[in-house]
Amino acid sequence: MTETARNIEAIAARVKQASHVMVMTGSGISAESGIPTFREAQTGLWEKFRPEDLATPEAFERDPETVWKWYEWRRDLVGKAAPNPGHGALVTLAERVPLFSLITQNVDGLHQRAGSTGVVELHGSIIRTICSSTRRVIDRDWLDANPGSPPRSPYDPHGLARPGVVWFGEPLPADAIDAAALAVATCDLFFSIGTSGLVEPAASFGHAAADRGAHVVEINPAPTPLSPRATWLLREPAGDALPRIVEALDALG
Ligand code: BV8
Repeated sequence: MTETARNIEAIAARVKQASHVMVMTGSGISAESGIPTFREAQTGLWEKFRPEDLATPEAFERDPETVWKWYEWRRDLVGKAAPNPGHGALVTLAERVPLFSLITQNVDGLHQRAGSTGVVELHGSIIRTICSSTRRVIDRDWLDANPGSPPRSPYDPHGLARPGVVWFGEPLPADAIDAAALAVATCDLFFSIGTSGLVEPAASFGHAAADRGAHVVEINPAPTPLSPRATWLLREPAGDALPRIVEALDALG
């Protein structure tokens, strides 16, 4: 039996005993849906930009058109993408444990489209558009009727439409932070899936769970700063590893 197969069996046995499983995902879980990960080289028009340099209020202030067009390009990619078996396996896993918390850094909405409920979106949603000054949600038919790059806001003559995401230097939604903190404080099994573990405060959640004695599972083809804290490391794509964990769990009866 390979080391990966042994790890998958051990993880499934631990899931079976778990009382609260917390899963934190990053853009890697959407890679197999065809969405480039956040730090992967941007393609085409965008390859000369670093995502971190575009995903900021300063960038939007300085050049709203470029930032708006980048998000329109990403929103188009997301619209054409479909959830992959990794997203689907998490929907099944949630049904197999007493308490399941899914916290995502992703803004693509693929967990919800796969059927996950109660998803905590730490960094907001690219599907949502808000007013840059009032932060109120702008619905799609206003945007369709008032095209622009970006469109102006219906709520404030000085406001612009902007993506409903959390930019670098912006605070995370308080309800998302509270939900994540509660899950970190009470989970006995923590999965870190498809994240490079570089962006705070999300990057600290796995360490805090491990500090409390929770077992940590990292599913990522590459090492991350959390790797030394992991009880089990699966250097596999999430779309392969997660369905195999669910299969092993079902085999345990
Ligand atoms: C905050 C939305 C405080 C936008 C994102 C100075 C000033 C203020 C704050 C800071 C500062 N210096 C540092 C900070 C903190 C800062 C931060 O962490 N910076 C980093 C760069 C050092 N954080 C913030 O600013 C946060 N806010 O701290 O507020 C505050 C409080 C009060 C008042 C004011 C401020 C806000 C952070 C949120 C930023 N927004 N997204 C958008 O998407 O456009 S973050 C962005 O990174 C995405 O959400 C992404 O999900 C996230 C994390 O990246 P990853 O998901 O990990 O993606 P990455 O590409 O890095 O890695 C992918 C991984 O997948 C890889 O490891 C790869 O190996 C793996 N993989 C690939 N394929 C697969 C796979 N794994 C499994 N299966 C596969 N098939």
